[in-house]
This record gives sequence, structure tokens and C-alpha cells, in this order.
Amino acid sequence: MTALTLNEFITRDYAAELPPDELLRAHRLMLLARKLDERCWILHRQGKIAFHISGIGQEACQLAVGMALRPGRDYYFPHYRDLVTVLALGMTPLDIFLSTYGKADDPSSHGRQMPNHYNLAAQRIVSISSPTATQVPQCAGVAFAIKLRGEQKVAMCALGEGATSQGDWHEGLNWAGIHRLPFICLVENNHYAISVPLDKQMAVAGPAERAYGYGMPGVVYDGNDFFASYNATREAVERARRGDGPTLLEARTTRLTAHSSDDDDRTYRDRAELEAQKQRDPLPLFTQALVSRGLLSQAALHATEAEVLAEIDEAQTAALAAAYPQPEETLLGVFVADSVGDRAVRAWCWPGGRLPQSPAEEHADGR
Ligand SMILES: Cc1ncc(C[n+]2csc(CCOP(=O)(O)OP(=O)(O)O)c2C)c(N)n1
Ligand SMILES: [Mg+2]
Repeated sequence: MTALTLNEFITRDYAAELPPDELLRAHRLMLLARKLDERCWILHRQGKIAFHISGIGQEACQLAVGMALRPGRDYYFPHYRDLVTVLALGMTPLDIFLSTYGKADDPSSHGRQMPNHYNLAAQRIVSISSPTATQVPQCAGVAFAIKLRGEQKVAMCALGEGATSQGDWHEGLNWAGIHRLPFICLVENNHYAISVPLDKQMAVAGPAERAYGYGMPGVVYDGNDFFASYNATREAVERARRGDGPTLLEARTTRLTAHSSDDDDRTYRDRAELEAQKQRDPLPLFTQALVSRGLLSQAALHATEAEVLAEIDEAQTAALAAAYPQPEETLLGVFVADSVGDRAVRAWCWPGGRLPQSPAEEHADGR
């Protein structure tokens, strides 16, 4: 049994049904994410932020998720590269900068987590833990709760292909398969886990080959093509909503940067390979598709670029001016008050995703 191709999997051309204004909204989001991502690299190289991990090159398959899920209803457990997905699901450039600068109003962790650990409770974007693949069984658990409650929701997670070597991935998929859960796992297969290439990570062509073993379809598609990615993701979402169970999506994609700001990929990656991958950069591919359909003119493209850069500048200025968390509040929301000694861990989440203003308020919800 091998993985399915896109055409074997989809029942409709969902992308063809997207109206022009939705396509233009999607394109603007991809442009916004790209420019925001590039700004973070610049800030890192200027020594102004501590860390950045990039989604550049992987935006098409990520954006497809943001367009296929229902923001604020479906649950999403992001990959750390999913900048455009979380923007599509309701985070703002200001949210991203507040997190990057470690400011008190950062909705992801109020300045306590590394950047790129996206969390926005109100939009059901669930923070991942740093150990890779731990979001998979967490997501399967949420999908199980959805099924038990009879809700029409989907729980979806994303991770890299390297992380599928972790036991958590196998356990999560097994559980989702057994219980036919409304669960989707997206593997963003960029063929590298930092420096480790795919063929040193698994003895099969890709993670989707393994789906059969968990009783679900596994689909391989071009993760740099927005239209293909949207079709695959929408079909998986429709399957989940129909009660047909889980899907494993494998988007073949390209990491066009080093692993992170702290990695130098020249030590392990052939430059010619990277140059060839740049020919498949999802942003110019998407732009070109909209231009050739007559939906986007060069003038409109330049205007959108200027608009997006202004939005980023404004968000950066506001985040820089925002307050840092107070040192004495470091453990707030991490440990139950007065229990740090025995390290009783408290669940991270307050109503509205904000810090409580007083100890009374902190305990008001009984958690
Ligand atoms: C359990 C665990 N082992 C190792 C790491 C260090 N680490 C962080 S990202 C990464 C590579 C992951 O590669 P992949 O899953 O392919 O995702 P990509 O970064 O390529 O998107 C590693 C080894 C970690 N965070 N957690
Ligand atoms: Mg990878």
C-alpha cells in the first residue's frame, strides 16, 4: 500500500470554487507572512531579537490550512514554522512582534516562551511544546473530546517530517485511527530535520506511506502549490466533518532558509540544491497564478506590498513600545500559586487569553 496522490484523494476541486476576493485575501496573507518573516531575520541579524525560525518556502501548504479550517471553531496545533497559518487563523503582526520581543501582552505566553510557539486561546490555536511531535497526541485527545461531545469541529496539527520519528507521532495517529477521530495531521515535508536528510530519517519515501498502518488515508501533494494544498486540506476537513475519520497529509515542500537563526546550512546543504528549490518558491508561484488569471495587476501587487510593509512597521513600533513582564510575575500562569515547591504544574490558559489582574481573579475560574 502506498500513499495516495492528490487526484486519488479529492472528490472536488475546492480551490476552483474560491471566489476572487478570497484568493486575493489569501495572497495578501502570504505576502504579509513573507515580509514579516524577512523582517524577523533582519532584526535577528541586527542583534535586536534573540531567535527566529522561518516559514519561508513552506507558506502555500500552511496558508491552505488557514483557509480550510474555521477560525475560532476548529482547533489547530501549529508547527513552529506556521506563521502564515496563524495569521490566517486570527493572529496579528502585533501579536507576533509582542512574542518576538518577549513583551507582557504577548498572547502566546506573555513573554515566557520562545518565539514561534504560537498560542491564541480565543482562536483555538493551541501552543505546542518544544519537544517535537508532542502536539500530535494532544491534538488526538482534543479530537477524541470533539467526537465524544458530538461537535462538528476538527482538530488539526502540523509538524515536520523529521519529528515523525518521535514515538508521540505514532501514538497520536494510532489513537486517531482506532477511534476514527475528526483529526488531521499535516506533515510539512521539507526533507531536512535541521541537517538530517529524509533518507537518514526513515526507510520509506515519506511519512504518508505509513498512514495505512494507522487505518487512515495518507496523501502526498505539492506543498508549494497553494491550489493543490487547499484541495488536499479541504478534503481532509470535509472527511473529518462527515465523520469519515482522520487523514494524514504530507505536503512536499522546501525550506528556503537555514533551519533557524542559529543554524548555518552551508555546512550540510548543497547551494545548487537550494537554488533549484528557489524556482519552486510558493510566493511567486501564487502571485503568477493570480496575475495570469487576471485577478492581480502589477500596480495592485505593488500597492499591497506597500500596505503590508506599513502594517509591519506599525506593529513593530507598537510592540517595541509595549511593556515587558514584571520579573516577580515570572511564574504566574506556569505554576499554581504557593505550589512551586512541589512543582504542581498548572494548565496554561486564562479566559480571554490574558493574565489575571489579581490573585482573586486568578482563582476565580476554579482551575
Ligand atoms: C524531542 C526533540 N528532539 C529534538 C529536538 C531539537 N529539534 C528541534 S527542531 C528539530 C528538527 C525537526 O525537523 P522536522 O521535524 O523535519 O521539522 P522542520 O524543522 O524541518 O520543519 C530538532 C531535532 C526537539 N525540539 N525535540
Ligand atoms: Mg523537516
